[in-house]
Amino acid sequence: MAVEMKARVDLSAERLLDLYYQMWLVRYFDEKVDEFFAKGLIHGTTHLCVGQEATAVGACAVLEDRDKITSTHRGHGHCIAKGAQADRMMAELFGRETGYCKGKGGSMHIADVEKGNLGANGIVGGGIPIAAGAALTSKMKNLGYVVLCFFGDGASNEGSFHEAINLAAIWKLPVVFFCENNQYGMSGPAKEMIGVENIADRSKAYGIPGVVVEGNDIFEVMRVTNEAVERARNGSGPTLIEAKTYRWKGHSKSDAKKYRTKEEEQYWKEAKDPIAKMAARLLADQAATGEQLEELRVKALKEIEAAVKFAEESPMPSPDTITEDVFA
Ligand SMILES: Cc1ncc(C[n+]2csc(CCOP(=O)(O)OP(=O)(O)O)c2C)c(N)n1
Ligand SMILES: [Mg+2]
Repeated sequence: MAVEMKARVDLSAERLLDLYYQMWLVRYFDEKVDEFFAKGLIHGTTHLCVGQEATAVGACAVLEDRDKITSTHRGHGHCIAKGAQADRMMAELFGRETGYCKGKGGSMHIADVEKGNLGANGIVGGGIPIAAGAALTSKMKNLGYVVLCFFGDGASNEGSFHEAINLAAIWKLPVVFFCENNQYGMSGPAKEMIGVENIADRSKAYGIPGVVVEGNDIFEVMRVTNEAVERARNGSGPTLIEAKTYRWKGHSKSDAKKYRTKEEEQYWKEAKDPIAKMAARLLADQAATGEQLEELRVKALKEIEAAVKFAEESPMPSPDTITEDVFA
């Protein structure tokens, strides 16, 4: 594989195929959520990350098991990429007892602390100070883990972003700020809402490196994230990464997408599909055959279908547990 990276990251053909498989898992998970939400079988709300698979999978691919992430309201991909089980995630969305929050949390409250996922977050920008705090713990207790903090372009306008990034910079905390710039915060175009050309340029205000990356190219995402993780781990402090990407679906459950054009959507789907891009690269580098890639796609679809079956067959939480595992 012609990817320049520190030896620590396993880029064997086997591993790359697993990452390709994970991208399909993420895509099919959210496609199924879309389908079952429309059928009225998933309640609350959901934010889908179809089209953004390379950021979730690529960034998590260069982390160690002990490293941690904080996620967002659009977090299913992050969760799967950090090692969560699709069946327990789907059960959570279906409100079942077997889900990650025993069916009481839903899409925006899934956490998987055992795997280092400190949780999704319904507060835009809410995960950023949590990431800085977890990184401070790592530093003060000398635990050696790095925190990768996912957030959106919209979140980069929140006070929490600026406060947390400043503290992380002056204290040289082991954190990587990873912005998924999917071009919109709800209906607000990032280019109208942000006064600098690149969100990564904001790093200058905090004295840390800022990097823009093609977010639909998993190899590029892995390369820049790996560098930032190394920096964080060796005590050099945070990096701000801005990955340019696009969400194929609407913001959340009902969105007529009047703020963008069909042509723009077509462009991102046809010319910049992250899964197709990875497939093309694997084939060009002869790291996989077309048959292998097709097998992995089908295997991922089956795994997600099994996750739906698990969710549908799981019991609803019993009413007498209603006051358990909740704060108030
Ligand atoms: C503090 C806060 N303000 C507003 C909202 C409503 N809200 C939910 S998602 C969203 C847009 C976030 O945009 P971005 O950070 O770019 O993430 P994306 O949805 O594009 O993934 C907003 C404004 C919220 N949940 N929390
Ligand atoms: Mg956005």
